[in-house]
Amino acid sequence: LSQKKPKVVFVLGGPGSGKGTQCANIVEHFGYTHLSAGDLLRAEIKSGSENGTMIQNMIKEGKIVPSEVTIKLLEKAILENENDKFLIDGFPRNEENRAAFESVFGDLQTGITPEFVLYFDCPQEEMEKRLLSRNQGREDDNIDTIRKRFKVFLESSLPVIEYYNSKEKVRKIDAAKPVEEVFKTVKALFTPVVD
Ligand code: UP5
Ligand code: MG
Repeated sequence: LSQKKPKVVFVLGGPGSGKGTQCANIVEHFGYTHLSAGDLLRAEIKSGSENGTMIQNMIKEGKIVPSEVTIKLLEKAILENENDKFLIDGFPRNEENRAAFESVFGDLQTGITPEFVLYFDCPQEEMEKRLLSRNQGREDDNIDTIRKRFKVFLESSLPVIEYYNSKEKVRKIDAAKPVEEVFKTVKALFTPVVD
């Protein structure tokens, strides 16, 4: 990792705010590699790894998996990839995640700090509606787990967004609009300004 200093954008927002959907659009238009922390954790469950059962239980409860597990998966995915720009979707989700990212990737070691943080802001009713109609067989898309995910987002993840906001890194986006309209706003943030 010391030879490689990739550009990183964090993509944050509540459950169902559209992180994955918009990341797919960004990949297509701007050539980033999309790393969803949730997808990496779900792949880890499927692979039958020793942490699989623990991860599965935590996701079912909407709880945040210990940083060391998630960071290792992210680090591996970055190192295995030739690309030098990454969207990190759904991470960091709490202060512990953020501190761990900083100590592993942060200034002293390799100097990776996020270019900016995309924050998809969406009302809870809209996110709930989207998650309940997603139908992709996610074990956490049931009303009980969805409510737990919302609570964890408010209590643990919003403070991380506040932290980056205090550093003027946050680009807040109204994510309640239709996909294409949200992407118009997103696109402008990735398009370099030419005089
Ligand atoms: N949709 C999207 N945009 C829309 C729009 N503008 N208008 C109308 N519909 C829209 O979208 C959700 C649904 O809404 C889709 O059907 C989509 O078509 C539609 P999606 O793009 O999938 O939203 P996203 O924000 O990605 O929702 P997701 O459910 O993935 O968010 P979560 O943050 O809840 O899930 P994640 O996979 O990141 O994490 C899951 C769990 O893993 C966590 O709860 C936690 O237990 C664990 N985890 C960790 O422990 N640590 C981590 O670092 C990451 C995850
Ligand atoms: Mg997602």
